Amino acid sequence: MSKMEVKTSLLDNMIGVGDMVLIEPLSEDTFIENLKKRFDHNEIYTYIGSVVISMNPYKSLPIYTAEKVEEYRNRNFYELSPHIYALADEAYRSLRDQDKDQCILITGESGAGKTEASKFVMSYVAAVCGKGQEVNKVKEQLLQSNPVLEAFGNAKTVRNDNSSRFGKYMDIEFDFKGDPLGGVISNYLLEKSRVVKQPRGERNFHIFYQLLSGASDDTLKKLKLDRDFSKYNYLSLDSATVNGLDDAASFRTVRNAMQIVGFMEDEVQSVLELVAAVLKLGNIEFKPESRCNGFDESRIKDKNGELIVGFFSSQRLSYMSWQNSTILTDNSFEQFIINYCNEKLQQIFIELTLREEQEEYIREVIIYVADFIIVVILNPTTVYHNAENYFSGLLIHLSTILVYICPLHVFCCLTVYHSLLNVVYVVMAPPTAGFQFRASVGTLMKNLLTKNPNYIRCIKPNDKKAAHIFTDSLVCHQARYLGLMENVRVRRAGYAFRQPYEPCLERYKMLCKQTWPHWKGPAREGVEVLLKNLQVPAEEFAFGRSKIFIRNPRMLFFLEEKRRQCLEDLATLIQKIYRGWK
Ligand code: AOV
Repeated sequence: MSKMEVKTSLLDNMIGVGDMVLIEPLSEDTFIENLKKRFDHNEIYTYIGSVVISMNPYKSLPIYTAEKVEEYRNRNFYELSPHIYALADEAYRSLRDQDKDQCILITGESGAGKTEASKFVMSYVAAVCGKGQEVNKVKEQLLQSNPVLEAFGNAKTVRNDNSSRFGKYMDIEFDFKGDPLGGVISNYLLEKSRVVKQPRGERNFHIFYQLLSGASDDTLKKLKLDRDFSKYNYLSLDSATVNGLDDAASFRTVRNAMQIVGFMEDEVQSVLELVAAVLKLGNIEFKPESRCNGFDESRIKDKNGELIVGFFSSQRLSYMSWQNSTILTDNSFEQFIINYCNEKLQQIFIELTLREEQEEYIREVIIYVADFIIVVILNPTTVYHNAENYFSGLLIHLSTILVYICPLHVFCCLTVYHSLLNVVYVVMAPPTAGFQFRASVGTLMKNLLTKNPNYIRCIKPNDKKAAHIFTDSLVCHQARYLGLMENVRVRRAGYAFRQPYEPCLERYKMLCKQTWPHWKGPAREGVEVLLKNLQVPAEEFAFGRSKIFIRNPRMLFFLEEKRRQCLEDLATLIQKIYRGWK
């Protein structure tokens, strides 16, 4: 069979190829087509080399069972079909066996599946690491931290019914045996403004609804709360209940989780009291009072209990709440910072992908001249006009990626040209918040750079939160934004495919008499003999220290097709012998 035919038959494979580097020919269309084919067959994971692309299926798939965990446990990354468990296993084993700190970077837009992915990774690691009473307790605490964090930090938004309104960094420490010792969770930029105001169609943080729906009558009485959401200004009414979310059941889960995580009963009570207090604060209304001593005054409408007089005009108070609503409808400082953080992560992704690629060639003593390498070069700020002072000051420090800033209005709006999108921001917050955040992102990035990175790139198939719908344009936009095509090109620029010698020999040894059924020498020599025997041109391969590098994906297809033919011939032969016997 010619190479061309081999290529076509593999591309026609019903479920598409598992590693994007093997797509022939490579274009944005074939890339998206491959994702779609796989998505239609519930194959939501696809590799780009060691990077895992994860498509949100918006339905539960039977691929996270205990059997699946066993299947992926202690297996080589490329041995089985792509799965988030393969990445989790690889990261965990490198940590345990080679003592290399790992980080797993999960990126993607809101609703793409990052939170779920992080939970699958954590539960996989919890399932495969050590057992024993103490270790199990730590594991339970780590896993149960999720419902607590989600209750207080997640909310229903237009884009995601369970949207995390903060950035999360979880650090899990393991001992030399690979047993978890504990963890530290850092969060970034909780969207506090959501407490007082939510955009149309969105909710406040889950905990408010959970408490009112799930607490016993007795608890609510003690907290002086009413079960009816409509009694509270902070709980938007147009979307108070969410399909598929059982707030009452979640409340029980959260209470239980708080206990496992280590909250004492009186601490849980204090937290609930705080939640109740926030709800009641939202119901305080102010009314303007006549001028007194030259000051505008506002007073609480319904006086009850102690009264504290503050010298603000009600106009000022309503201005503040107007500003809040502006923050939420326009792109705010918070959004700017989130985008900045995402861009930083994207930059790290590009840097590390290239570095990793170069390091692997060096490690394996492969000399290579890349045919081409396309990298999105994100320049430091080149031009900026008289943007509002603090913003431009901030940007001078922040900008390794931002390329152009221009003020939109006289003082409080500006457009920042991010790597792919131009976004208009509204200035709000005090500069210190920005600088603080810059410092914490800086520390985070430094920290990430000291670890071995693993990547999960999450993609959302549609805007409807629905299963079975794949919107090409939306997926294409995300693939571009995440720089996935560049990633494939970098990977294919040198040697597209690589595999340790042992599994390579094991898979193809049937294609050569000298290596079949057993090769006695080192696996590397076996692979050399095999390829020579198949008359594969020498320039198509490079022999690394532990891996064989294949330059062009076509060669892999060629080997695969040979193997398939060989298996077919073998089956026919066995049938003949069997008939002969009969
Ligand atoms: P996100 O973390 O990326 O958004 P989530 O992980 O919350 O997105 O995913 C959104 C929703 O998609 C989840 O609540 C699930 O219903 C569904 N989902 C995601 N991944 C899977 C999966 N592998 N299998 C089944 N359903 C899934 V945000 O937190 O808004 O940026 O801040």
